[in-house]
Amino acid sequence: MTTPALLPLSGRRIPPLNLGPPSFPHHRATLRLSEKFILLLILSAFITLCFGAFFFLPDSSKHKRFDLGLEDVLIPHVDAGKGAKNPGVFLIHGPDEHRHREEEERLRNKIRADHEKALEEAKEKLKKSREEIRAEIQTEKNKVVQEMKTKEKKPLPAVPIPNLIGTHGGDPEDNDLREKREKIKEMMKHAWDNYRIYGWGHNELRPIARKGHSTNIFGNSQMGATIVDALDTLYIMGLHDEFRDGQKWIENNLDFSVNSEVSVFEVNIRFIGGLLAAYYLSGEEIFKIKAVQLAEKLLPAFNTPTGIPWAMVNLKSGVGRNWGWASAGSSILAEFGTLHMEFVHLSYLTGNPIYYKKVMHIRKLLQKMDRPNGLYPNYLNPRTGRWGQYHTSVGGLGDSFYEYLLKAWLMSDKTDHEARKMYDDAIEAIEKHLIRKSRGGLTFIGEWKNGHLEKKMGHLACFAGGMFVLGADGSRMDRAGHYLELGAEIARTCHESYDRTALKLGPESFKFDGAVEAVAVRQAEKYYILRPEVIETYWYLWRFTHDPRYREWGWEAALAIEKYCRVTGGFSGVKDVYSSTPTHDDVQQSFFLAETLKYLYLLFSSDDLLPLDHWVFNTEAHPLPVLHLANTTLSRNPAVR
Ligand code: DMJ
Repeated sequence: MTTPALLPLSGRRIPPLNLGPPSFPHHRATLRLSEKFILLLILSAFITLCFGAFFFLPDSSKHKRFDLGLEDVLIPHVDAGKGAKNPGVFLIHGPDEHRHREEEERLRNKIRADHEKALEEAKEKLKKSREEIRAEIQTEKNKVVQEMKTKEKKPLPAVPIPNLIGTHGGDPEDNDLREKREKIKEMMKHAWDNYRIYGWGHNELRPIARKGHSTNIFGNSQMGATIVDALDTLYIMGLHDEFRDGQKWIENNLDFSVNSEVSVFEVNIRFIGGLLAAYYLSGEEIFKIKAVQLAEKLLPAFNTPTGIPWAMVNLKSGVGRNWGWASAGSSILAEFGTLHMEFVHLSYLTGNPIYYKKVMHIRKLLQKMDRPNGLYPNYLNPRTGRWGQYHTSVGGLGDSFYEYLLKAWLMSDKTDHEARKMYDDAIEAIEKHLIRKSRGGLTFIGEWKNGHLEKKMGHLACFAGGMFVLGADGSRMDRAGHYLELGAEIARTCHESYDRTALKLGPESFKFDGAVEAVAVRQAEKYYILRPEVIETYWYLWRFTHDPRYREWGWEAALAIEKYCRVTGGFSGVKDVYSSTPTHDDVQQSFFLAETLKYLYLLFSSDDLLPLDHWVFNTEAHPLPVLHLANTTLSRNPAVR
């Protein structure tokens, strides 16, 4: 038994008493309880005696101080709060030895009385039955849990909430659209309900095995990634009972003090992004509080020689490291470059500039670096501050870094000109070195590897169609028309990558090589894991052009998902989109609920639902409001108290 077992007497903390399950033999539990309380008694008596002895037995070192000739007696030190409360702390001051003796006597009596009282209380306790003691301990525990909850619920400082327009509605104009939108909502219900039944609290769902699932990005934790990722989609679809269920789980179970090594990027975009969006949409304080708690746990990842964060961090120990597969121990551009939106919101909501400073530091560092051909390589070593392998892509490893430059500008109400300039410079270099037209006239974005253009485009890179149209307004030399066109060309290419398969679902990546156009060649690239990027691009194109083809293409994709990915226990990815008899991978990704279904729902809604001049979607499709921060800086935001 350790000292914490003493704590019930003080009523301050939960003792780690394990009473054992009810099936334990009766005598064993009784014996353990008695043992604990007897030890408790002995220890409390012992501590009390030591306490008295320490302060009141003659102390030669104290008496030596009399020899200083300044004073010849001890009086309580009264000028420090701590000394005043602690009668054991004395300083040499006055000549009144008699007064000192009286004080000493008074304290001795008090200690004696306290000691006797403690013994009496302990005796009383031992007279109680096992059940009564158990009930008392349970009451203590409940009290502490309640205290912790109250502490957690303590509101953060109030800040003006940005303009929250279009959080509901979006009812489309005609019946056909209404039916399509309802169908997407039904798909969401199917995905959610099955996760609710078979995977609740796990990060993701195995819809065929009908059990929980997780991957290394979430460490070994059960953090309910699907719940957090899905909340805002549930909310905008009007699935309020489901939303409340998720909220309850978060309130009671979402705990970040776990010994688990998670991906900083994934946790940021899915959890912090998801919680912040849920907060803004619903106004429920708990989401903001959880987002801030989690953000604090991510901060140690920035403790590197350069301030470029590690890819992974252990939420408990704060120890960070990088992926073993990353070039030369590097951090990844799309990971450390995709924190800005969430971190700016965190600083805005808490009044704490630390988050803002961390991401601005990354930006400043990147600005200073040489860029081969104006391109940002995907790898940067956080120890040396040097680029790793010269590999640039707008797909995996690079993608959302570019997206967040543009969105930092949009989210700042178009006042963050530095971000806009970095975005413009970057996409100019990308257009020059990475974007090409195939022989068949399809525009694609290749990958730059050590001075060579690989004519391969990833499904992930298809998001760029939406990014180009989103950034068209405000582009340099008023090239808005050009970027609208470029976005439309990318959308068309990505649609082709879907259309040229047996399932009408796109492969993970596709080639442009001689006669091969927009088709995956290697078996390992033929899978579809319920990814959103192509549908995301259709939706942006729809919002900016209202060309009906984007709704048609979106509907084609929705039908294909329904036909080939839906199983009784949810939705699953498929291993080969070129095979008409698909094999399932048995994973329902959390981004399917966060992004794929949300973008489909928005595609069949009217534009007044989450209008783009008020909301900016993070890379996991979590909408965050535009912050009107003109005439203010986040490190000294006057709006914050
Ligand atoms: C999502 O988690 C995010 O969109 C991220 O930026 C990259 N892709 C996945 C879904 O494909």
